[in-house]
Amino acid sequence: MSAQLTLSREDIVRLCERVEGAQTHAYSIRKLTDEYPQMSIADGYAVQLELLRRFKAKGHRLVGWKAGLTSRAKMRQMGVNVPSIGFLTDRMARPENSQIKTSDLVHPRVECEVAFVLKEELEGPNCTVADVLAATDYVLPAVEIIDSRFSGFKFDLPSVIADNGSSARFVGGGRARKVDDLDLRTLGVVMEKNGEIVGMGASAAVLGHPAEAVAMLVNILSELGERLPAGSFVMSGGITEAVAVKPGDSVIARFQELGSVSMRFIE
Ligand code: 0L1
Ligand code: MG
Repeated sequence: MSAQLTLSREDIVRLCERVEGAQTHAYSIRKLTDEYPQMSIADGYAVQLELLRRFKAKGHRLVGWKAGLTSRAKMRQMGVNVPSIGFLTDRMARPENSQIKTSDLVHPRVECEVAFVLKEELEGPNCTVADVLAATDYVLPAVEIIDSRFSGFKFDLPSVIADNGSSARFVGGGRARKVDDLDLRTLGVVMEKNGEIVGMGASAAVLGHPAEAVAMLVNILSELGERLPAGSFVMSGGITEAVAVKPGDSVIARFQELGSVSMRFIE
């Protein structure tokens, strides 16, 4: 971790309650560093892990993790220069072709990602692309619905990490494919909203190779004392910029070789 903890246990719990309230009741808050300007990335992860602990205590099941801010387009869009990770639970998963409610979200945005499902555990440090590919059962196309709880999507890295990397919902779909059958760097993606193309890119936009983002995620997890068990669902990061959605919008993400994922947003 790039910096040490500066927050006390009481501050971590207090900030976690603030983020949890905003996530649960869909309201926006100011970035946490407005009150704690010295907050470090390590502090952000301490708040995120406290949030995970509380969700698990309420019966939410951890199903995987996501890498975030892994493309130049996303980093530029959000004004940060280091990737991040966040956790995924069963409560965030939505089926393909489903209607996704927006009334329990603040200001949702969608992004296309390659998802990995593991057949073997992965543990850092020093996890590599080769380790990730060897441990992967299959990949599939996914759409992440992110929803920063910070007003106007304005935040910095410690704040967004504490907010679980803006994680909100995710949809996996299309065709599951073995990694040996694909060139994971060159997969083209087109995202359409209401029949219009709103984003396109190639999977190499994610740190040069989506498995690189998964290796990065495993190495961050190791610094947090965690690992990825077999069966984990891992999203490797948005290939293009995230696009805002509102009730009535239909989104379809078309992935070369992997098929498509679609959903509709309702009130
Ligand atoms: O998955 C992501 O890349 C989201 C990271 C958090 C930044 C954002 O809210 O866009
Ligand atoms: Mg994402």
